[in-house]
Amino acid sequence: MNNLELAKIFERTADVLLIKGENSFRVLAHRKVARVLEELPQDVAELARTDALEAVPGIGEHSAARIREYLRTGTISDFTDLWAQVPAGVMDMIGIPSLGPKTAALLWQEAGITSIAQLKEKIEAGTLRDIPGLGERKLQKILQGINFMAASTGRMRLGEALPLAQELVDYIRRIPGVQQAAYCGSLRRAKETVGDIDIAVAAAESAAPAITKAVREHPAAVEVLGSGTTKVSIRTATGLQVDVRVIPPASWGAALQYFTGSKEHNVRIREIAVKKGLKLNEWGLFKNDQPIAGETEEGIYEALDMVCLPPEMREDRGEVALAQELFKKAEGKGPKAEPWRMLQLTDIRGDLHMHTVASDGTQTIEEMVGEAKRRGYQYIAITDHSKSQFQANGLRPERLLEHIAAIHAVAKAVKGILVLAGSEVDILADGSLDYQDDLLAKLDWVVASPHAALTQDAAAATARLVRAAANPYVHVLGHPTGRLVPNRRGLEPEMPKVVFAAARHGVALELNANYHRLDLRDIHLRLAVDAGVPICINTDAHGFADMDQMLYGILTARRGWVRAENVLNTRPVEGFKKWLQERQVKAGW
Ligand code: DGT
Ligand code: CA
Ligand code: CA
Ligand code: ZN
Repeated sequence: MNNLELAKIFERTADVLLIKGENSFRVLAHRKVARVLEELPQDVAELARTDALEAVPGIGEHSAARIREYLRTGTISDFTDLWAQVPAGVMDMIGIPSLGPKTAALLWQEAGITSIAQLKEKIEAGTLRDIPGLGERKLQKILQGINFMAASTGRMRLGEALPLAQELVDYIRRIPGVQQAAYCGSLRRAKETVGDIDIAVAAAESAAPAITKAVREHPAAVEVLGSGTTKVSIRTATGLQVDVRVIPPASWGAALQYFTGSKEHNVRIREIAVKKGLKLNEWGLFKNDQPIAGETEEGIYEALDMVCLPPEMREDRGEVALAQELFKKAEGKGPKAEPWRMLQLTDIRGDLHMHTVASDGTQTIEEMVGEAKRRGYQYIAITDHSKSQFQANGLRPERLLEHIAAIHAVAKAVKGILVLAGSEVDILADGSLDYQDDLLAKLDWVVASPHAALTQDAAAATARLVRAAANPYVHVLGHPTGRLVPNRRGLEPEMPKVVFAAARHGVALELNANYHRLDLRDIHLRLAVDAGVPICINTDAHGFADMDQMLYGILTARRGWVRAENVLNTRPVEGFKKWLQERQVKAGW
């Protein structure tokens, strides 16, 4: 897909404009286009075939013309000319934590620095004094940033950051004087990767020094990046930065709201406050400098005539309008009205994708079934790999038949849980499946997943998934893009076409909950929900512990505005069986 590449080009252009000191309106306009492109669920090339491109909000006539130029020629000549005016090394400096385009401009124009290496050398040699706005502390921060960059990859996956953050929050809650503590930022919004961990703590100011001290002394703090009376930043051994802020309890809700973000969401709701003649910041919501809300997050939203939606939805993707609409609907219905019931971990009734020792799992069928029962599930599907996955010990047809019999034997012996004999069947590069139809027909449950040939072009990827969805024996497309967070992009099909095919054939789409996958991703989930395609949230467990990953699936589902009724495996077992029957009728067998 061209979307992300184009987004990067516009983003870089915005940076160049800023470094060149162009007016902020132009800078913002380019950032806006970048953002719109990033979020676009369709391929921009597809939109450019008609004038649908010009109709996308946020993409003006000029930008559309440039996008068309890029699609035609692979470059945007205006931008290339512009970029040539700033040395590449100056652009590289923007990648240093705590160094933005403004500082890069300063270093370049005031000190003639044109590379990171040169910058490091000059700071270390102490020859970078006397630049206005660049004190010794700031320079040391930049130096740390350069060293950090050399040592780390930047962002951390959700499933790696969350347990660490939870541990820190629990630790902070035990410090005397702490009334509340929570992680905020991208982590609370459950983004698939986080840049850092932001923790808000409610406590009286007098308790703050003891709190910041305790944070500095936490065993995970290998480096203290900064420490003041109410704020402390540390770095963990894994290279993750943690920012902790102590807030007066009266501002708790306001701080939670502010530091949860996203920045774009915050900008949006601040506009609403301003229109009402109010002022909103991390300390509270104020009318003529008198606080009217701030203790709770709900209170802030309510005072702005909005319901408080889950943090995972706060990305400025239409949730602000939804929150206003739901508020209007709920008005007068009292505090019991629950205008948006978000999906919960406890809604899940089964896990429909997992492996055993028959392929590359670590537990037997009995053990996986026992564990699922222990977790209170009403049904599970055992889905070992198909024959093409020879490196994962995929099952050849004879072995699959034996495996089906073995699963059915366990299903019969174990009471209180429905056990389906399934398979995770490879979708081959051309969209055909790894087993013949007569063998597929013997399975209770078929997850069809792409594993190989993940670099094929968009058209081939689309045709591949659409064809797989048309197979009458397939129940769900497993991790449909095959992407890995953060570095493998996987297939980049035209998702609306894949979703449409799933809807037409009555096939479900998987949200693979493993935090290395989270596939489908948030914006694609929304397409599926809008098209009425059921989502199946599966852990793809290869052992007991993997079943815990369901949580990341739930959080990601919320980011895609998925609710319990949109998820196939929230159905009680009877409802799930009914879906299986309907699927069979619809497929005509
Ligand atoms: P990250 O850390 O890159 O994964 O993303 P965030 O969203 O956690 O961003 P971060 O850590 O820079 O800031 C935490 C939150 O603080 C952010 O989600 C919203 C709020 N915030 C930060 N800077 C601004 C700002 O300039 N304006 C507004 N309105 N909010 C901001
Ligand atoms: Ca953050
Ligand atoms: Ca932060
Ligand atoms: Zn699998």
